[in-house]
Amino acid sequence: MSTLFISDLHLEQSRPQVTKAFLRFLFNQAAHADALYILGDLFEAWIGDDDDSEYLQHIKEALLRYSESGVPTYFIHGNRDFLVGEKFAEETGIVLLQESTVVNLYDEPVLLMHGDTLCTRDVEYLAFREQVRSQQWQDQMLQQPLAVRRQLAEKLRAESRSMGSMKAEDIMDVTPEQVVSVMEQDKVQKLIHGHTHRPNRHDLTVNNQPGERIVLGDWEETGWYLSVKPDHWDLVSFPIPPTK
Ligand code: OKV
Ligand code: MN
Repeated sequence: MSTLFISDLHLEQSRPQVTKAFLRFLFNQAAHADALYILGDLFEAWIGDDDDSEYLQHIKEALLRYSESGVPTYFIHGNRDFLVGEKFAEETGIVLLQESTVVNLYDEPVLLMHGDTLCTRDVEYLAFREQVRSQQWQDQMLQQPLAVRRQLAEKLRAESRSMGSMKAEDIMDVTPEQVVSVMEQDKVQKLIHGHTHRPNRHDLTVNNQPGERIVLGDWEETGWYLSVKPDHWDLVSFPIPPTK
């Protein structure tokens, strides 16, 4: 009896070791979970559900086999894969959730999100996000040929790399006051998110009570998942072996 949470795998063809680790995770550790929640940035870049690459086909088939094995599987968009759509959901059996979702976990309300919206000091990013999350921008983007989208994705990734290296560390982390604010708004004592690549468990006071924020880790040389059982929360890490 356990519910599992992952995020920030940044899957792409050029990362076969992480891809392999994910597929092994699905059919081993996660095989008999009560549910699996993927909290964004499963993919390094998603250019539209019509991307028919062999690599993505393979992952979608695995996800469908997994969800059809009977584990309810949920997805919240990240900043890299915000273009994941209903076609992907149908092809994989995954249920897409709202960007901020409260779930009932063994009788406790828990707030789930990717985590980028908690980084409110990165005003530039939030403006960018608002633009690319708009229906108008997305419709226009999805009308472009795949090759054009692929190029734009490359350009945006390069931009984000050069901008990221310029920004102070604290700008790229969550704003503590924003964390308390969203947890009070949604009346929860627990929040699970990813995005910052700073896996950790943080105690805090919220709603005048003890609360906790769990940050999931990105998958690189190490993989991460949160396992939630009725009375036991465990942030687990495991090594990802290099592919020779
Ligand atoms: C974060 C910022 C990029 C600022 C776009 C398909 C699409 C991926 C993407 C990849 C890169 C965003 C989404 C990022 C912040 C930038 C640029 C400027 C101001 C597509 C797949 F839609 F074009 F097809 N990208 N990312 N910027 O790294 O999160 O903050 S990003
Ligand atoms: Mn992210």
